[in-house]
Amino acid sequence: MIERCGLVAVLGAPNAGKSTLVNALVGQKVAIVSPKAQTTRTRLMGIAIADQSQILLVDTPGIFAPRRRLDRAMVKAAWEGAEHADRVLLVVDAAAKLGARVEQVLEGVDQRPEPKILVLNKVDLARKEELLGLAAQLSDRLKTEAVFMISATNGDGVEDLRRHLAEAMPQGPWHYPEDQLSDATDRMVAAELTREQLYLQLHAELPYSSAVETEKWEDRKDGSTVIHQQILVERDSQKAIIVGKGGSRLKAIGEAARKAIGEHLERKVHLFLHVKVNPRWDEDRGLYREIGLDWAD
Ligand SMILES: Nc1nc2c(ncn2[C@@H]2O[C@H](COP(=O)(O)OP(=O)(O)OP(=O)(O)O)[C@@H](O)[C@H]2O)c(=O)[nH]1
Ligand SMILES: [Mg+2]
Repeated sequence: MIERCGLVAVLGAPNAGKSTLVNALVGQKVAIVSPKAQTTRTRLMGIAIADQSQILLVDTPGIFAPRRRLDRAMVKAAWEGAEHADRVLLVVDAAAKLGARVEQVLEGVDQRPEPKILVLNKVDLARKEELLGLAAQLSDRLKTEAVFMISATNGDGVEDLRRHLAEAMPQGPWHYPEDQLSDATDRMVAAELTREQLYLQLHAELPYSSAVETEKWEDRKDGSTVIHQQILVERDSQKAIIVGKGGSRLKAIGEAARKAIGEHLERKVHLFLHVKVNPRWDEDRGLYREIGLDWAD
């Protein structure tokens, strides 16, 4: 059998289900997911294997009109994720109305030289009679190699897409060991899993105004790992909400994150969270480096 290996960029508007799809194709959770838009902040590679192909899936932040420096860096990271890709997967939420955001992504993707595959996701929520119309409308706008209708959460259509990608990958040796599922370090995954809890447990603008940084990491001889993470927020009032009455909210966030990190590392984890106020954390170059984002001017 001939080995194949290639790069697939997963692009789309925020909340389209890109990270959920990457996890489904990999067959394990490698990227964090939440019902809130703009969950993913940096590129992450999920590695899927099908037949003799290694499919390197680049999950990207959702594309939107950026305002803050962090937003600009996120959108830049998304477009850069498509460079040198063998295929671009454009993921569209089939259950939502086509709006300015999808339009913006369509225009950008249309200008790219890479072959494109249109993925209509969330078909479990969409009205069947509208799907074909939506597919036709989008195919009119964008020259695509193929169109897939899938549900990343219940798996419908995911296997067909995986096969298609496997066959589309160019011949060549695998780039990663076959048991490697992503290119993220444990430190990054741990910070992301805590950030996922901020997205799941906090409301309004709070998740967007926060970031998670690793302060200390110690693998102990007894097989456990001690992790100290700092949650950065912009204002004192936000810190008060995250900490909660008598520290209850922070405790719940820490417990859920510790459990998720322990499952990922397959080790006992002692997690310590500290909340720090820094009105300008999104102007801190060191933090961008830590979370894997290039500085955007
Ligand atoms: N019902 C349904 N929900 C889905 C499907 N795919 C994703 N979702 C949900 O949609 C929400 C957003 O999913 P994500 O995977 O975080 O979306 P994303 O495109 O990565 O979002 P950003 O990282 O913010 O750009 C989550 O609540 C998912 O559970 C699907 O096929 N069906
Ligand atoms: Mg995402």
